[in-house]
This record gives sequence, structure tokens and C-alpha cells, in this order.
Amino acid sequence: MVSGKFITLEGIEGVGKTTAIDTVTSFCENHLVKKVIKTREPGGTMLAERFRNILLEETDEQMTSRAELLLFFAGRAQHISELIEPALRKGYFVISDRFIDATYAYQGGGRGVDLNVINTLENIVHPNLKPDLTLLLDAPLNVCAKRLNTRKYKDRFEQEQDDFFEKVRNSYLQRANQEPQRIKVVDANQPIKDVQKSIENELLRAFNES
Ligand code: Z5A
Repeated sequence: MVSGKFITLEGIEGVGKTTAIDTVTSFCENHLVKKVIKTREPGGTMLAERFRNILLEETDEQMTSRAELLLFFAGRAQHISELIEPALRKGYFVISDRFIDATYAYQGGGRGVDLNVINTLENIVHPNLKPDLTLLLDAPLNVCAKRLNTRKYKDRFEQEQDDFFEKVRNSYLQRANQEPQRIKVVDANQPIKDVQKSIENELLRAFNES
């Protein structure tokens, strides 16, 4: 009997996470379990969505890295207790567009925040919650940038330079190397239907037997 599972999607902007989450959701509903909840970070609850607006909005006042880090964790604390944990307890598959690995990659890798600080906050906010499976969609920066070049509005993160995203990407890949059981790298530099196939294979490998 399959019980609640927590699946996260990660990767740099434009890699195709939002597109892929629909594949994950419908595959889980059709082949694994009927009860699926799709969510995202930053966000996922009304309050956390308000924090999201603050985090993404470009303003004249520069947000410090510490303030940014704490806001991500504040939203996550709300998201976990209001949505993620209750749903997992009821046996749902919870599928989130980004979670803790984004903090290590963006705030740690990109901004240079001390990883021990992130780890301390992780242990305070969710000592017992880790994704069961993380799908890290990976593609070169120029491929992702091309996929986004029709977008007119750029949020606070999307205004960062290439070297920031290179550091984020490397940091994600490093985490995947450190936790190969949980974090599966999906080659996102292929046509959407091939990305979908790779994702479905990872889901089958991870959950078909459980
Ligand atoms: N952030 C952080 O710093 N720390 C944290 O702890 C967390 C987040 C949780 C908001 O995230 C920002 O918050 C994010 C990191 C930071 N900023 N950045 N950068 P978000 O998830 O809301 O925003 P995003 O990552 O920028 O998402 P995105 O720009 O929408 O990218 P995406 O979801 O990966 O891509 P997509 O919308 O699915 O696809 C983009 C386009 O490519 C679209 O037209 C698709 O049709 C197309 N596409 C998708 N796949 C393919 C393939 N395979 N081939 C061709 N075209 C494709």
C-alpha cells in the first residue's frame, strides 16, 4: 500500500519545472495514487504566497541575503505545517515546485550564505521532513535562457547575471552527487516528451515497488 510521499522539482529558471510538474502530477494520479496535491515554493499557502510576492518583487530597497534567507524559511514553516505535513499524514502524494534544495542552491551557492547557517535553519524548521524524491531538471544556462526570452517581466531573481545561475546550477549538481539516492538528475535539454519519459521512469523506479 503506497502511503504519503513528498516529491520536489528543482532546477534553474526556465529549465522546465512548471511544465514537468504536470507530468509528475498526472503520472502519480494515473499510475501510483489518486490523492495528489500540487504546490510550490516560495508559496503554497495564503501567507506564504504573500512572502513570495515580497521575495520576488523588485524594489528600491535592496533585500539583504539574511533577510531573504529567513523569509524563505518563514514561508516554508507555514507551508509545511498548513499544507505539506497534514497532506502527507492523510496519504497524499505532495508535489512541490521547489523546496529546501533551492535554498542550498540559490542562497548557499548563488548568494554565498554559509551552508552551516542554512543547515541550522533546516534543523529548526523541518528536522524530520525531507523529500522522498527530488527531480533535478538540468540543462545549460543558454538553453534555459532561450526558453524564457519571450517573457517581458523579470522578477528579482531573474535579473541576476549568468555567473549567479552558473553557481546555482553547480550547487544543485553537487547536492545531487552527495545524495544520489534521493536526488535524480533529469536531462532537461531534450524535447518535452523525452523529459516526460525520463521523469516517468524515475517515478516508477522510486515508487512502483513501495
Ligand atoms: N528561490 C530561492 O532563491 N530559494 C528558495 O529556497 C526557493 C526559491 C524555494 C521563484 O521560483 C524564485 O525563487 C526562483 C528561485 C528562488 N528564481 N529564479 N530564478 P519559481 O519556481 O517561481 O520561478 P522560476 O524557477 O524562475 O520558474 P520558471 O521561470 O517558470 O521556470 P521553469 O518553471 O523551470 O520553466 P517552465 O515555465 O516550465 O518552462 C519555461 C518555458 O520553456 C516554457 O515556455 C515551456 O513551455 C518551455 N519548455 C519547458 N520544457 C521544455 C523543453 N524540454 N523543451 C523546450 N521548451 C521547453
